[in-house]
Amino acid sequence: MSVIPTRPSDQDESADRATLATRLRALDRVLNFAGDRISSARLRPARYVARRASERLALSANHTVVALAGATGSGKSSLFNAIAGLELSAVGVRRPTTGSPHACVWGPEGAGELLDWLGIPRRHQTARESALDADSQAELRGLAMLDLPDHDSTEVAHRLEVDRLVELVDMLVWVLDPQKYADVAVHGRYLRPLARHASVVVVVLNQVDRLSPEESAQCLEDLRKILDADGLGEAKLLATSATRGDGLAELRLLLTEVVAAREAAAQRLSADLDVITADFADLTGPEAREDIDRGAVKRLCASLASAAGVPAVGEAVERTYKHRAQLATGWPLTRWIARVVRPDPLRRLHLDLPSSSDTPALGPPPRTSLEPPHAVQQAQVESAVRELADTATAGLPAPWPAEARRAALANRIDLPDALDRAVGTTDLGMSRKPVWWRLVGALQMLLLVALIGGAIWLIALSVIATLGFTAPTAPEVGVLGVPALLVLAGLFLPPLVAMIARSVAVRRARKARAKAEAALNDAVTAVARERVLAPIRAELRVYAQLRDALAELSRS
Ligand SMILES: Nc1nc2c(ncn2[C@@H]2O[C@H](COP(=O)(O)OP(=O)(O)OP(=O)(O)O)[C@@H](O)[C@H]2O)c(=O)[nH]1
Ligand SMILES: [Mg+2]
Repeated sequence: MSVIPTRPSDQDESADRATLATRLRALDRVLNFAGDRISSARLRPARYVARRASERLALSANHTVVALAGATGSGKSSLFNAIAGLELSAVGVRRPTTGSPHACVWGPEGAGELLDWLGIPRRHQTARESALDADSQAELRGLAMLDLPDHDSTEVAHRLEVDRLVELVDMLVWVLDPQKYADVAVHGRYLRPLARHASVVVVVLNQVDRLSPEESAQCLEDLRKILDADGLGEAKLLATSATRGDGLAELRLLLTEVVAAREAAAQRLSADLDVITADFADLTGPEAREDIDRGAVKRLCASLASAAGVPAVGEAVERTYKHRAQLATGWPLTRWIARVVRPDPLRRLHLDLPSSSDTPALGPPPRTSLEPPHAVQQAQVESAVRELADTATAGLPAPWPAEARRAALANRIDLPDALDRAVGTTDLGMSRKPVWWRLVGALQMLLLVALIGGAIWLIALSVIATLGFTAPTAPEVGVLGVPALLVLAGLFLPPLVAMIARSVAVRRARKARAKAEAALNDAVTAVARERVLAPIRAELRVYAQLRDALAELSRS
């Protein structure tokens, strides 16, 4: 047996507690991030550990709670009495004997709250202050030892009490006896699940006085193998006899060491956190990707653009450009016909808004008259959203791909409206008349004035001639007089000018369409970013934060 270690320095102890506190804060963060994403049944043990740990850490750090657990008749109460040196717990022949837990505290100051927290009835609490004169008892100062009921009881209440306290105590001494040490119930139900708690589990094979030395050695060897298979290879194993006294000194020494080290409480909580860490290990995988696949974003934007009617608006812009150019540059006398015969395509779609900077904000912009997306377009948008969520979370474990899809699709009901608003408020570049329209328009007016002027001039000359007066000679250019030239120019140039203007307008209209579609695509991309990409990114951030928190939680 090793010598009793010296009490750890306050510095070591506070370092241990600081690590534990850091891990507990990490657990809080894990619970926070996982809260809405993991079933509450799965989170329950972690929530319980978090609460239990903070409660235990707020209670006496000077006491170590050690519980004696085991089957009925294994000798828990007998060992409890032997260590206490008093007949505190009834030892009986009628099974089960111990119905509710008993406690004995060595150095009771500050232990009251701890025992209350453990739920030990006051009448079953004993303080060992008066007996601390004996050296062997003084060494146990700080020990709060519990004698538990039997875990294999016919009484359900006993089992529930054992299960409750096994979760709470700092250290467990499992008392087995030669008849039932390999019992499946104790190994399967209690010892195997405590594999990560090996540092705070001691197994005692009691009643070795019933065995020959050879049988005892054989039994211990067999039990060791079973414990190794349980994952408790590091757990200490002792042989004792409560009646004959074998191994009692060793058990007492072990308890003395544990109490002096004051580490069991932190080790137990640490082991609890290890279990939670292992439970949650499947929630994280590789690092979340920083950039979302551009191809998938492009495909999403393309399907959103088609659902938003961008091609239809682009076409309307092109037709409107040609239409308005014709109105501005056609022959003034026949312009009105075009206005009456063909309505303005953009105005028909309610897209003839001035650029957004010119309009004062007076509530939401009115809806456009674009067709709402039909079922096929809607389905294409949803599949592009899903594809994007899937590529963004590729390689991540459940529930992240499903969570990213859920987050990305959460806004799908509002998407058509958001897209319509985006399209309706985009400056399509059609609010100002191009300068060349004005110039050509002015030329057409000039030609009309020339036609009318020339005609009046000619009429005036012929009236004067008819009345027999000598008409003043009109200036001549070449063989024709200026009035006739003015009339000819006013008659034949306008269609020519209109034809040239039309061919220019056709090319310019295509450019205007491309520009408008680029602006519309930008607006659609902004909607995609806000309504689809942002929720996916937010989900990836939660994943990254949970991953960090789990990494911190696993740091022991
Ligand atoms: N021979 C022998 N008998 C023992 C030993 N330890 C306990 N006993 C006897 O075994 C019987 C049961 O002992 P308890 O200490 O009451 O056992 P327990 O584990 O507390 O049982 P429950 O309270 O019913 O869970 C008593 O008759 C004890 O005298 C031992 O080491 N050797
Ligand atoms: Mg008992």
